[in-house]
Amino acid sequence: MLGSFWRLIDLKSHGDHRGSLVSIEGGTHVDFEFKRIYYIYGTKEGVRRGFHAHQNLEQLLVAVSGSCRVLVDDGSKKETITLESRTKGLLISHLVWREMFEFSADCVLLVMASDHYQESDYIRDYSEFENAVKRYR
Ligand code: T46
Repeated sequence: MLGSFWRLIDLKSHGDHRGSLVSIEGGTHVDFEFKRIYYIYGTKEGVRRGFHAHQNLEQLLVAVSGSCRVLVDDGSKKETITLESRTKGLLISHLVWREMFEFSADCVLLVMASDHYQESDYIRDYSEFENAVKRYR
């Protein structure tokens, strides 16, 4: 179902009478350590975000509240994944074009990244992305 450059992973929820807790460990649930965490919220209706790939960055995305959809594209295969569960993480490796859309008003998209923020790691032009895929994959 999922391409080899992205996959959904199950996150265990530790629930008891008090409520629930989900823990995500770098190097355990994913094979990289987290150097940065950010979250996207308050995305306006009809807005589409992303429109880029990363040269090296790997990320894990979890909709910890609400839902959104993510288009992932490895240059030959595209897939749209709905994130709507706090116990599902979308792992996206490098050289994957992504667009996020259909954010619910209450969506909080938590992202754990393998590196610090570097604008130089972004590929924001689709034909540049296609060239990078041909060159490096
Ligand atoms: C990605 C998707 C899922 C920072 O200053 N530090 C950061 O760590 C990030 C991620 C962004 N920014 C600044 C740069 C822009 O001025 O925050 C602003 C919004 O970032 P951007 O337009 O890149 O946001 P999205 O939603 O298009 O993309 C983001 C990530 O940038 C990207 O790596 O994979 O979420």
